[in-house]
Amino acid sequence: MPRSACLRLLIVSFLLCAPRALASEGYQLWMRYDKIADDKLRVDYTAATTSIVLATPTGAESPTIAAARDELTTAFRGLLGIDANIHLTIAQSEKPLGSEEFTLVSGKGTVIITGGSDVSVLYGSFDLLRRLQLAQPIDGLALREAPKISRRMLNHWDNLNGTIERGYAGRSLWKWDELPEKLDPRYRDYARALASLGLNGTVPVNVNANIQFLTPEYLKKIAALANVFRPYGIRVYLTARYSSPMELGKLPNADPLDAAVIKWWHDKADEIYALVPDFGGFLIKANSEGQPGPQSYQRTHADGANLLADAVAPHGGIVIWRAFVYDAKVADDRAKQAYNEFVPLDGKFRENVVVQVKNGPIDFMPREPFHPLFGAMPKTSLALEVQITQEYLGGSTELCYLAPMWKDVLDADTFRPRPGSTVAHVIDGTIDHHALTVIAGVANTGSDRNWSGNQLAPANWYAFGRLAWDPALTSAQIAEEWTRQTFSNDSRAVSTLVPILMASREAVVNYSMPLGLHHIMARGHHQGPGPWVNVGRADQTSVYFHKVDEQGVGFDRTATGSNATGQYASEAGSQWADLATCPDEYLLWFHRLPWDYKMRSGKTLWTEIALHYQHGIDTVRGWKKSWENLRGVIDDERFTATQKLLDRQEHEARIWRDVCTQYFATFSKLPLPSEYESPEHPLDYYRKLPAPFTATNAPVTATN
Ligand code: GCW
Repeated sequence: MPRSACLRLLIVSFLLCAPRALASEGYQLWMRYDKIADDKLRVDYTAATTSIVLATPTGAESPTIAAARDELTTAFRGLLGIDANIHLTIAQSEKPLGSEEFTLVSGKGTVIITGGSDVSVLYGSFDLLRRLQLAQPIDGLALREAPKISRRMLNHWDNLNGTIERGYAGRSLWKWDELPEKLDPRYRDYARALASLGLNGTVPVNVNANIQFLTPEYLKKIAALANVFRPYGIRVYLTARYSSPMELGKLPNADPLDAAVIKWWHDKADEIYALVPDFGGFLIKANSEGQPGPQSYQRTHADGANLLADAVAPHGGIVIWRAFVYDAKVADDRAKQAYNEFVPLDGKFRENVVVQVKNGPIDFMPREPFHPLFGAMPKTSLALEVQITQEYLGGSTELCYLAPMWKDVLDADTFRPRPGSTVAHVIDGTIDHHALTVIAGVANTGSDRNWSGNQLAPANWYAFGRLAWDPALTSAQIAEEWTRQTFSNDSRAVSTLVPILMASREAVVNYSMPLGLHHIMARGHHQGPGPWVNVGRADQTSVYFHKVDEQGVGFDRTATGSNATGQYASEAGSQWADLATCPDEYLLWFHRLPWDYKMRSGKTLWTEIALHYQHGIDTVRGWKKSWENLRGVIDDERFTATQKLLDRQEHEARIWRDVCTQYFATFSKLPLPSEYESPEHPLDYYRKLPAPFTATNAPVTATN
C-alpha cells in the first residue's frame, strides 16, 4: 500500500475509534480549550472577538504580553476551531489601575483588556477565556477586577530527592538534577495554571527545609525556575533552615542577635537577590516538629523572624513565619500552644513579616474550628495556610472537594474587634489595616500526568486559586466553574458532578472523624484510621485527642477542661462552650460526653457516632450510582478512572467506619444501631493490616 493511503487508513481508523467526548489524561487541567460544540455560540463568540486589544501602561511588548498573546491564540484556535485567527493589538492605556487590577470592556466586536500592569492584562486574558469556556455571554462586558489578598501562593513540600512530603501525585515537579540547564516544558504549564487563577507566588521546597537550597549551586537552579515563572507574574520564595549559618556558614551558633549570624543572613540575601531580583522572601518553620529555631538561643519567634526580615528588607522581600508550633514538653492542650506563644509577640514583628497560621489550631483536620490566633494579633499581618494536598482527607485515593472547608474558616466570625470580623477580613488586611496580606495553600501537585493524583483533585487546586483571588466566591460557584471547564458544559455533567463535589467534604468527615472527633488517623502515613495510636509523642497520639474510656469520649476544652474556648472572643468561645449552643460538628472537639448523652436528634451520642460513620459510606455509594449518569457524556478515560476512584473510596470509607466504630464499641460496650451494616472484618483484622493500607506515600521527614 502506498504511504499516503496507509496514512489515510490510519486517520480514518483513528476517527472511527475516537470516543464521543475527547479522551483526556487531565494534563490540561481547566484550560482545555476544546472546540465549542454549540455552533451558534461559536459564531457569536467569533463576532464578539473580531478585535482584541491588550492595553498596558507602556503599550510595549514584553514576555508577559507574549504569554497573554500565546494563551489567547491557542485558546481561540481550540475553542472556535483550528482556523480561527484572532486580531490582537497592544495599546497604551493611561487608566489608573492597581498593579494587579484589570478591566474587561467589550462591544461591537471588540474586547479591550486593560491592566495596571502587564501581568494584570494576563489575568484579564484568562478571565475572558474562563467566560468563553463557561459559555457565558461576552458581549457588553464592563468589569473591573482586582484580587483581595496581595500574595497568593502555593507552598510545595517537595524535597531535594524528588519525594514530596504528604504528596500523593507522584514525584516532585522540579527536576533538580536537570536544572538549571534543562527546563522541563512542564514548568511553563505549571506557571500558566497558576496565572490562570491569579496565583502569584510559589515556595517550591519543603518547610522541613534542606540547607542545600541555599547553596550557590542550588540557587542557580532556583533562579532558572524563577526565570520561567516571571512572565506569568509568579515570584519564588524559599524555605530556609534556621541553623543554616552554622551548617553552611560554619558559624558556632545561629543566635538571631549574634552579629556574625546577622551578617551571614544579609550576605545570603544579597547573593539570592543578585540571582533572583524579584525573590519574594523566606518561609520559615522554626522550633516546630524538630526544626531548629531562635528558641534554641532563648530568643523569641519575633527575634527570629526580624533577623531574616531585616536581611531581605533592603530588597523588598518579606518573611513568612509559621505559627504551627507545639511542644510535647508543654503541659497545655496542643490546640492552645500557638496562641500562647504568639499573642504576647503581637506588635513585635517587623512590617515585612507575616505570621502564617493554619486554618485550625491542630493540623488540617477534616474539621476544625478556626484558629484562635485570627483576630487575636491585630498589630501583626496574619496569613492563612490551608492544605490543598489531602493529608488527612484521603490522599489522592478519595474525592474530597475542599472549598467548603476553606469557606468555613474564611467566613468564620472572629468577633474581634467587633462582630462581622471574619477570618477573610483579618487576612485581607481590612480589619487591622495591613498592607502585607498573604494566603497560602500546601500544593497537591506532582509528576502524575493529571498533576494531582486523580481526575478530580485538581478541583482543589482550582478552588484554592479562586478563593485566594476572592474569598467571597462560593464553593458551589467554583465547583460549577471547574466542572464546566474541566469536563463539560453539558448540563448532565454539571448536575451530576457539582452535587458530588459539594457533598464530598461532609462525607469524608462523616466516615472518618465525625462530630468533632479529630486526629485519630494512623501514625506516620496519616491515610486511614488509627484510633488506637498511643505511642510516640503524646501530643501526636490519637488517645490524646479522643480521650475515650468506658464513660465517654471527647476533649473537654471548656473552662472545666483545657479552656481553649477562652482563647476566642466570648461570642464564639461561649457558644462552643455551652452544650445548648455548640453545633454538633464541634461537639467532641470541645466537649467530653457520656455515651448515652442525648443529642438534638433525640438519639444517644453512641448511636449518632455510629450513624454518622454509616452515613458517610452511604453517601459514597450514592455517588457511585449517580456517576453512571455520565457514561458517554464525558470521555471514557476520565469516566472509568473516576469510577475506580469511587470504588476505592467506598473501600476506604468502610475501613474507617469498621475500625472506628468497633474500636469505640470496645469502650462503650454498646451494640451498633440496627440501621448499621455489619463490619466487614473484626477490629483485629484491621489492626494487623500492614500500613499504609491506602495511598502511596512518599517518605516523610516530619516526626509524626
Ligand atoms: O501536618 C503536619 C504534617 C507534616 C508537616 C507539618 C507542617 C511539613 O504531618 O508532614 O511538615 O504538618 O505543617 O509543618
